[in-house]
Amino acid sequence: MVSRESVSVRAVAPSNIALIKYWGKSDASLNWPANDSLSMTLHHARSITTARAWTDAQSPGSHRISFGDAGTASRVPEKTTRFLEWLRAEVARHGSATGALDITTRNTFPSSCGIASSASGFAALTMAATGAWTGARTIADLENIGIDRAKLAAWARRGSGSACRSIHGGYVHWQRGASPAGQNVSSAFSRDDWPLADLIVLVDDKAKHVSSSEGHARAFTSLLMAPRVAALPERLRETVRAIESRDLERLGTIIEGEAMEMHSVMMTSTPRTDYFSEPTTRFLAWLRAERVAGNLNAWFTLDAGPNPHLICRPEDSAAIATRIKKEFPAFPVIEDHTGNGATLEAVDGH
Ligand code: 2P0
Repeated sequence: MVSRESVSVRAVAPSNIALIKYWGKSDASLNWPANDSLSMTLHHARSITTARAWTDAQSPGSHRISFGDAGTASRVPEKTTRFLEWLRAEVARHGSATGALDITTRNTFPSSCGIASSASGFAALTMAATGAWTGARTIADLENIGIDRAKLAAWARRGSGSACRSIHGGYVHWQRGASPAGQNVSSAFSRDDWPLADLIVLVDDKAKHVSSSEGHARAFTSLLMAPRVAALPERLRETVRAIESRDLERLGTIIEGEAMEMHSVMMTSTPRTDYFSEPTTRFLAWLRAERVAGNLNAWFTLDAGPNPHLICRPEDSAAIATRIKKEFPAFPVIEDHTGNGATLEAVDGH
């Protein structure tokens, strides 16, 4: 029997860096967060995922994935297979969604380096799988069958929470809502409203030892979590005001406090969870001293890892990167900036 294969589609999804963090879930099975978060979509750090559907191969176990263009295809991991089968049922409401998927994926950045690979990875996988199953070649094609970015974000969220923010561009607000179904993800500001640079400083390239999912599960064991959740709505409003007024010092002060607070929750969770490493502390002390001395205008945030993201004006980015490389020659610096949302296109001759 000859297999029939669908059109091959390529999704490109950017990573994102949270300015107000998602840490702690009210419902882990639905990835319903304890609080709203707000992120900046990145440009260079992205996942590129191609998918096509084999229409006579129905078994979920038949999904194949290869990492990198020259990678060997292997079975899709179990957790991802469960996500794909859940996604297939959702997509099927908009038409048919048959066949096992043949997937190729790669990241433009090293994994476990302080850039959320699950965010861009699940966003790209959601879009590529949806495109392959529906035959849609572009996001406009998806919209024509009732699948808009809001729906794609809601679907990607089930794969990994932060993935919902990578569907959109600019500054993205993930609203928790009053119930899991009341969540909403949208772009609050476009890239062009206020493009900023993000210098990612790789102070430690070792893989993190506690997964994000495990870290989320520990969050509410910290006594700091309840007051944090109570105070976050006002901090989020203040962040929006800082972006509206393009006030970098105000924004920077908020995001540094926010990142330190999230890491304080981590460090006071049971079991204690340390994502900081010694070079992180050393680097942040240097940054603060340089800024206080008036030598550099950059403010840090951190993900669930040791590598600082420095937010600064695009016109200052190259000079700040040069200063970092001079002071810390062993730390690679990835220079990124605010980007647009995920895209979908057909691939010829796959
Ligand atoms: C964020 N992080 O807002 C926060 C800040 C890490 C620190 O979202 O369990 O990989 O897949 O929903 O999205 C990392 O958590 O967790 C994360 P799951 P995810 O970006």
